[in-house]
Amino acid sequence: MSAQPTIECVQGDIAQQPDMDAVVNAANADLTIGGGVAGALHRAAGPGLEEECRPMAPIRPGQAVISGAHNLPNRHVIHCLGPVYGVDEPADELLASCYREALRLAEDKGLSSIAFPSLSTGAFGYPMPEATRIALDTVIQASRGSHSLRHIRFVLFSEEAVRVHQEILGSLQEP
Ligand code: AR6
Repeated sequence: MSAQPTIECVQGDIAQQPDMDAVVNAANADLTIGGGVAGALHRAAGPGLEEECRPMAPIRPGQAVISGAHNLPNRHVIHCLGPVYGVDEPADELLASCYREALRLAEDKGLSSIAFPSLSTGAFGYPMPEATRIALDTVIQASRGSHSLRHIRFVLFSEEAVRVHQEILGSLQEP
């Protein structure tokens, strides 16, 4: 049986989502610790995460790879390299590709839940409203007819980011 998974947007820390099978990392090309989301996930996972990732690096913008979760309370981490806004082009396509590839990897592993941060909207400078529209539109389309995924969560740092996500999600889900 396949159905549209539930999509929700919450305020929180991507490193503290114990009920999710996978969490998505806003990675750098070398899959090293970095700041923001990558810093939070690598710190919580411990040094084994960087070690496991080393042979998979470097990755290209739009690409995703999957690893174990080490000391994180999840089964897997899916690492996506989002586009640097104004540098990696076409930015919208590369950002959409991150979300599609992450969902494909989660499906391949038969996972039922996945939590995303807002890829590229921190150090990589993608304006939040544009990035949010691409993220939600891509996830809605790509998860339609999903076999294993039941629950997709966007974990946002700020109240403003939650508001933007909820408003755009509402407009995209209108019949
Ligand atoms: N949980 C949820 N969201 C967060 C968290 C967190 N713990 N921390 C930050 N955010 P960023 P990028 C938000 O910079 O733009 C890294 O150094 C943040 O407010 O983590 O894809 C890597 O090593 C923003 O809205 O990712 C790369 O070099 C969003 O998550 C580079 O930064 C993404 O911010 C990746 O840049």
